[in-house]
Amino acid sequence: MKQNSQVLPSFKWLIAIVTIAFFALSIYAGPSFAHAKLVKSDPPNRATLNIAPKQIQLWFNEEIEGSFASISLHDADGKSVTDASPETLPDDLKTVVLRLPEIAPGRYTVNFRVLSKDGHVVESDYSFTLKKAE
Ligand SMILES: [Cu+2]
Repeated sequence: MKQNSQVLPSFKWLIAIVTIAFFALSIYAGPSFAHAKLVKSDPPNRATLNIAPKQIQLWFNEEIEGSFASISLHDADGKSVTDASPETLPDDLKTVVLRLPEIAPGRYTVNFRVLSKDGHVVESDYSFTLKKAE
């Protein structure tokens, strides 16, 4: 009986240590702590514009591997607007810019894919609308 009551507490300690270790590890390796995240875009998500944008600019919360970044702009028919590659700004490694040709009024989707410094790929899309000139 005495042995039993000694074994039980140490087993509880083991569970507690494993649980703490698990949470510490999941925080350390957790995606939300490690990935680059889009914090701002121009044009903004769901914006309705009166003037055609000259470029798409994306800002992230941390530096990205600029040479691996890709941004594409598609019109409502899914047609790509430009073959140009996004450019990085030497003084701000958290942002990428895609220069645009003249675009017609309509709804557009921005697709982007960037590589975080930690090696993870971050991929998403958003849309905006360019109004017809009145
Ligand atoms: Cu990551």
